[in-house]
Amino acid sequence: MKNNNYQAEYYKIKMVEPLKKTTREYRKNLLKKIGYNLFYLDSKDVFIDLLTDSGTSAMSDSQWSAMMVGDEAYAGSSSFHHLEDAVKKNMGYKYVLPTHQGRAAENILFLIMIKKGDYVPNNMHFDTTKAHILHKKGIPIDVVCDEAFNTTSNYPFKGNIDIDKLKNLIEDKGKDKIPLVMITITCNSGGGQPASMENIKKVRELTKKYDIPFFLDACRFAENAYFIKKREIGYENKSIREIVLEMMSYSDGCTFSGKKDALSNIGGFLALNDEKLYIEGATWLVLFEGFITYGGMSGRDMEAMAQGLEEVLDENYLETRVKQVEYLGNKLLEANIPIIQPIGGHAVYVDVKKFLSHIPQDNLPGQALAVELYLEAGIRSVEIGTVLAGREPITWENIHPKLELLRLAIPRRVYTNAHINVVANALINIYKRRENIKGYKFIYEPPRLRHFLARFKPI
Ligand code: PLI
Repeated sequence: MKNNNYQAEYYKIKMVEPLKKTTREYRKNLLKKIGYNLFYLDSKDVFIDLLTDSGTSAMSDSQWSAMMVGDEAYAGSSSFHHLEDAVKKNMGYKYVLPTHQGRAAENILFLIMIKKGDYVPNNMHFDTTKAHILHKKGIPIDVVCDEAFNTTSNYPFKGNIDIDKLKNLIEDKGKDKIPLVMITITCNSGGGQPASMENIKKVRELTKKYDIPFFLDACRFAENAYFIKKREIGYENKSIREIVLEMMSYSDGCTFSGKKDALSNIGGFLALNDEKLYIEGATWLVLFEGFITYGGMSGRDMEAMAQGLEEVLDENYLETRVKQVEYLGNKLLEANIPIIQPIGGHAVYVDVKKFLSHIPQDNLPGQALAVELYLEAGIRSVEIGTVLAGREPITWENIHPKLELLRLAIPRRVYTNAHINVVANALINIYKRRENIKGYKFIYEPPRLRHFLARFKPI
């Protein structure tokens, strides 16, 4: 049996939000009505919402009180300076362009860096990153290590870039075709897996050799630092703050969604060290987001994020955060449910190819499992598989991703372990009767981003 000791949280609950339980019959009818796409569910019909950890954190009393002093000035907002100071102090970057969320930071960065036909390598691009690169006529390339695709190996840093793959890509395409290299920490598309300090450092060395800028997609930077502390030799006695500063010091900047590790409900930024890039980015920021001292955020949002950037570096918080995700993962492993191992930082990812091995990818097994989990206990999760992957642009065949996953993302500071037990029990019940679960097919498939707007029916 796995060690599932769980340290009590270093906070208590001051404000609560009621949840409604629905009946199985109600959920069955509702699923039919919404075309079996859980994005169409109203949250009032969801008992436990594990759709995402993005923007769903519970804020602290300090964050709420910081919001009251938000400075809503159009120009020169003191709240912007609080955010800027937090980024400089905690991440070490020189310049901050505030955006309404992470994807807006990607938009600005790629606008100033990518030319048509350029290649942008990353361990694994997140969907919005990929889409923004394609939008600028660039070509996103995943160069994650091969261990990332072995769901049962316990390799501790499955978010690492394969340095040889990256080097070969640079040599093959030429450094002028690669405007930047990125690493996503933690690697969301690969199971919330961290990249090691050694790997980040090696990417820095390689990119420096070829004079290519290196950026982090840093949404879950603190969770990545926590894993480095726990898993990488030489970091066990360093503080999270020290580890974060070292990680960031190897990069030229980062795109950042404040909706994850900054414990905020909205917001993001592009952080940079290069003044010329900052000045160029600022002009696009004004066009797409807003003036340089608020970008896409209100003053109060910037205050909440500045405070969140402090709280997330508290090692006690991080310990209980990551351990809660592990608690769920271990319960599933005890019941022999196949999940990505090691357990990720923000989510447990069920290996659907193994869970529903009788359903071919064209019959959308990840979607089938997501629907079944909602039906079983009112739990919303998200498919990260064939539906999300979309179609080949020329043949229009379904893309069959190597990993067919169901993600159970755990919002920060929101659910208790009693909720987590409900999730584990529901999945265990489903696992026992998995042979009876059938696949799905599209009845409406939009031409793009089908994950969000498609409608399905059971086969
Ligand atoms: O949702 P945004 O625009 O604030 O951030 C986009 C984004 C960029 N990178 C990574 C690694 C993400 O995970 C990410 C957003 N993630 C979402 C919405 C999620 O559910 O995982």
